[in-house]
Amino acid sequence: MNNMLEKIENQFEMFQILNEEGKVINEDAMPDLSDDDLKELMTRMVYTRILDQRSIALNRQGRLGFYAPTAGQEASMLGSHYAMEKEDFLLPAYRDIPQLIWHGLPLYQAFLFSRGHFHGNQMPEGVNALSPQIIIGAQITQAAGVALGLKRRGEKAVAFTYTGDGGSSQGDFYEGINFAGAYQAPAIFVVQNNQYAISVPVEKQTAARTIAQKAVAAGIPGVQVDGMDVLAVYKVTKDARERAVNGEGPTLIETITFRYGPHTMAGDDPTRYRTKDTENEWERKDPLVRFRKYLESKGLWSEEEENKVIEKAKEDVKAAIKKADETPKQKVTDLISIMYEELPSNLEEQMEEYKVKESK
Ligand SMILES: Cc1ncc(C[n+]2csc(CCOP(=O)(O)OP(=O)(O)O)c2C)c(N)n1
Repeated sequence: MNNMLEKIENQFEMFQILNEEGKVINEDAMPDLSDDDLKELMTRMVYTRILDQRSIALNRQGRLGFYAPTAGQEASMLGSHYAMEKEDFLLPAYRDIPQLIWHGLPLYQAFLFSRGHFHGNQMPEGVNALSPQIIIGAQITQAAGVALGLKRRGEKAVAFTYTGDGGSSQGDFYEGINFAGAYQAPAIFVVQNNQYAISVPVEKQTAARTIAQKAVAAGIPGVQVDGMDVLAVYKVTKDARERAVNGEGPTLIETITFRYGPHTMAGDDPTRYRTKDTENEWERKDPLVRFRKYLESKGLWSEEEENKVIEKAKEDVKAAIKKADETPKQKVTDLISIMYEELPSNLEEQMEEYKVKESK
């Protein structure tokens, strides 16, 4: 029996294309990306690193509300998202704001989401996404349902969802991947294993050596990938999407990554549960450093280009926060009216009450 488990677990080796020095170690697996694609991936990662820094600063100034830092996870988030098409449906968790933005949510709306303003949850026409899920694991079952819907409608599109290592301990996770497997629904489940669920290390979440191997019980393919290697993440996700649109069912992807910052800006102190050595070890794997080295070796990236992206990100943040500030404050009557098509009678009374209050 032990031997059987070992045999299974040994099949989930971490897939990598670029090593920590930015050298290609898996030439055969290189994805088919143009030079412009490669530069776009770097642009998105640099932009997102700056967006994270600015969001943290804005949060500290009291200008943003809920915020979950993203630095360290750029390759995992954006490499996987780059495999998505516009028609695909995104079901993100609270940390996955970068994918939402690159999928089409305007930045000022992401800031409004952070402030708890309902407009942050209103996806513009044509942006196929749900708002970020706060309930751990809930998006997994929802993604299975969305994927089945896409299949039933005969659409050539895929449901992408993201959760953390902690999310993979939830009942919803097993239900979702099992359901998607049973119906061969076009879903991609990305588990971003950033090593901790707030302060609980992944070893305490599960006895499984990998999260990818959990796919076996659902009868679906599972793959573990270096989440600090944007090319590797893109490649496995692109392959998974291809299978999904060809009617070959769902895939579970575990990205091995790390969040440099605290869990959220609401008072988490990572020094209480991880050492400086661990942090340094992960910073040596940094996805931007690695990919920058690779691009520079191909003559595709320079300090000048990077500075342009940094300036653009800063300008965009400034404009977006201004627009968020200018958005009318939400009213109680807004909340009531957007929640129901037909108001229940008890809310009709409250609606009238608040209309009066708000008119003063
Ligand atoms: C159902 C549920 N239980 C508990 C929480 C509180 N909670 C918020 S974040 C979190 C940890 C999640 O960790 P993980 O899934 O690894 O994602 P990460 O934050 O690391 O991206 C918990 C337990 C919640 N939001 N929902």
